[in-house]
Amino acid sequence: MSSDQKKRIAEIRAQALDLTDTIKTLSELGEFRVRFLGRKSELTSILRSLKDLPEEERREVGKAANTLYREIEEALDFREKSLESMPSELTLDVTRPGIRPRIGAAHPTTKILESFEEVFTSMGFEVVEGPEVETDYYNFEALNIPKGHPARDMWDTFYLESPEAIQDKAQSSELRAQGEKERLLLRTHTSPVQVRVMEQRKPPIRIIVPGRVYRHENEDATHSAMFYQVEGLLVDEGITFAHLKATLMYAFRLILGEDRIFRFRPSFFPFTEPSAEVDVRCEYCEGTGCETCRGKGWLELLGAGMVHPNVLKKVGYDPDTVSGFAFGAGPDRIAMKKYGFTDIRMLYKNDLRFLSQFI
Ligand code: FA5
Repeated sequence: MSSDQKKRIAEIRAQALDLTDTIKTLSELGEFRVRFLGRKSELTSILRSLKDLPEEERREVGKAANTLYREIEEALDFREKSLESMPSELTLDVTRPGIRPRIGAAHPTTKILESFEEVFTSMGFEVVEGPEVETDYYNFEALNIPKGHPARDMWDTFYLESPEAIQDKAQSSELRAQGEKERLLLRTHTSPVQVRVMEQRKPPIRIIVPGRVYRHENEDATHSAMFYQVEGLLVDEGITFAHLKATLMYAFRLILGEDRIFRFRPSFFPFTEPSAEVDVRCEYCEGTGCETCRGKGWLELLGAGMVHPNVLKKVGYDPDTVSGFAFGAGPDRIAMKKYGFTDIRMLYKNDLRFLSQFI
């Protein structure tokens, strides 16, 4: 009897002490304590039956059982302390409340760009892209803005090469003129892609060009030095200003909302004739002027017009046979109007408190 019980105590000892290190949570530890030390545990029943043993065995078995009881208790207390001091993530406790994963959100400008693509591709336009580092030729000359033209002042340009460097490279005046055409800059608008596409294709052409543009601007609530534009170009036989107006109104009501009010204002761009700008009425003051629209009552969204015959000729088209319309819109400004925030710089500050609202 005695040796049986001693053997059993040794087995319980091996089992219990080996297992304490595998306990991973406090609730597991509680179950373990009940299993090995509880009222119904084998060790407790050995201790209870001691009184039935002869004196000598009782002492021997009792000592071994009590020692084991204390050992298990100590091992469990030790494990409990180490579990409590562990960082909670390392302790898999399925009863703890979960951590909600952060859900990403698309940037507000991205959302507007996506809606442009959706609306215009549904009308048969194709999405194309062009280089952000452009030449003087595509950004200005081919768009009917020759060197020295006052309209160049409309776009404060980041040049990547100084005029002196070009002069130094060129030996003759011919080479100098060529160098100036190829002078590299950061594109100030997406309009150069109009020329690049027309050079390579024949009408009919229906494209939109989303992309980043750069201007040496003083930044303020509605001006950023790097911002997005979406260019649109449609060239075919018999295209008129009515097509331009109908297309823009249809698209902008879908993008900004049926209830928004727009106006076409005569304007000037060297590469379109006639030219217009499209504004959306300020929803806060309904056109009377407030702080949000800086007293103007309206916010400019885009420039547009009928492609200038000089531009068509430059790419080898016959302006007597084909005509076209073009527009260049500012999706950052459109995002401001759609989502109702008043400072364009919020789009480029990477403040998650702002950006995570646009899910
Ligand atoms: C142009 O850039 C012309 N290329 C647009 C065009 C294309 C006209 C085709 C005719 C035919 P503009 O400089 O006005 O035009 O800019 C167009 C739009 O870009 C503006 O209406 C405005 O929405 C946006 N925009 C202009 N400057 C900034 C700026 N600094 N920050 C944010 N958005 C701007």
